[in-house]
Amino acid sequence: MKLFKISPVVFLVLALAACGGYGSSKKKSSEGTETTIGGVMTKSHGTKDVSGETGKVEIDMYDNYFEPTVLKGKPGQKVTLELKNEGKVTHNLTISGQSIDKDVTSGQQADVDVTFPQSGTLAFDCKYHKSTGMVGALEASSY
Ligand SMILES: [Cu+2]
Repeated sequence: MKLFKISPVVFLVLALAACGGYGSSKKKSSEGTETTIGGVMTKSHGTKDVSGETGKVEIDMYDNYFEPTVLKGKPGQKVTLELKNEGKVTHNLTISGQSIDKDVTSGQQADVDVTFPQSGTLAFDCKYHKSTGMVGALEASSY
């Protein structure tokens, strides 16, 4: 009968330990690091290598950041970004050099075709929340 009393406690401890493990393994390595994109200081919400991607590449929009924040691709690579607004307000993706200025209202999604730069990084931003750090970048891989 003693064993019966102990086992629920043991179960609870194991469950808590499992929760902690799940949370930390899900976190991306570059997440939370401060970075400056296009002269705007922001907190990174991840970097994703899409150089092997042939389909659509998803970027989630939150209040107020892009996830992932930085996409890495081949120089000159063309990709279709699937913008998903998971936030409560309207967000936007602007790349001035590529005539891209796309609004996405809350809960909606939109596709935009973008081209990676030949070298270095190309900044993009949400024109409504750029001042609060809602920026991201397309980064050309150097190999
Ligand atoms: Cu925004």
